[in-house]
Amino acid sequence: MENRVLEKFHSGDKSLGTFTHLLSAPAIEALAYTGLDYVIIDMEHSPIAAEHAAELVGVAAGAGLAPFVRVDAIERSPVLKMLDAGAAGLIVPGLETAEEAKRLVEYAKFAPLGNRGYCPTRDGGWGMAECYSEGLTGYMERANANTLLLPQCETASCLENIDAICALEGVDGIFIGPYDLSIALGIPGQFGDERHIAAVARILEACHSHGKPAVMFCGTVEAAKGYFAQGFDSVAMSLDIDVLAGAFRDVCRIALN
Ligand code: 3PY
Ligand code: MG
Repeated sequence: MENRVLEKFHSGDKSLGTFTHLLSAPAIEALAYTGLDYVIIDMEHSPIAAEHAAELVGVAAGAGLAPFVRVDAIERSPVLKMLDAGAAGLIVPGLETAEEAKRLVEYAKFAPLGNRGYCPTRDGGWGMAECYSEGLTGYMERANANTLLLPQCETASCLENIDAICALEGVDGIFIGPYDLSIALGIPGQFGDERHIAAVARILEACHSHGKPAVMFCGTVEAAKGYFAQGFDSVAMSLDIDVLAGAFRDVCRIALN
């Protein structure tokens, strides 16, 4: 149950991922050959439901990509189902308060940290994985340590409460949603605006002051390099469907002119 994104963070290395909106097993298998560390199966902004998402978690893990899932609600059901399916990380959109973050920890982490419900599932090889060599307690400890709970900071109140949220045991880091954050700040899409720059820097600082990884979403490779240079531990670059369509748009532009 190792987690290559977490291992990279602990060894000071950067990691790179992307969202999948193609929702295709072969597309995820192909992404595993690119050098990406993780793929995020997006239940928030794609029509994918739990059953299909769980299948793609298995595809990603089998192909060697860390399977992350962005769930679509701060609720027990999607959190538990995706962790049971073997998600190495959960990204949770729209968080507002430290109380909501505590609730997430209850759902996502086993006791004594939280109150995650137990069943032998794919996550622990249906009770037969090596992580059970020290019994159920050993599995619970490994699961707590190796599955990343990453609330998104993308609302004004989350920004306001970012230090308290980062301080919570069980919150493993923060995933910034720059678009929604910019909308919350009243400057839609204006990532160069000093208010957006200051908000991003504040979140990065809050994560690092608590020894936790900060993950940024962005749409271009230049922006990704900039965020790595700024100190971000991980960047989720675009959506697979956008990169594919952008590459074909360039092919058409060049080949037909
Ligand atoms: C945002 O930019 O709001 C996101 O959630 C990125 O996925
Ligand atoms: Mg968002």
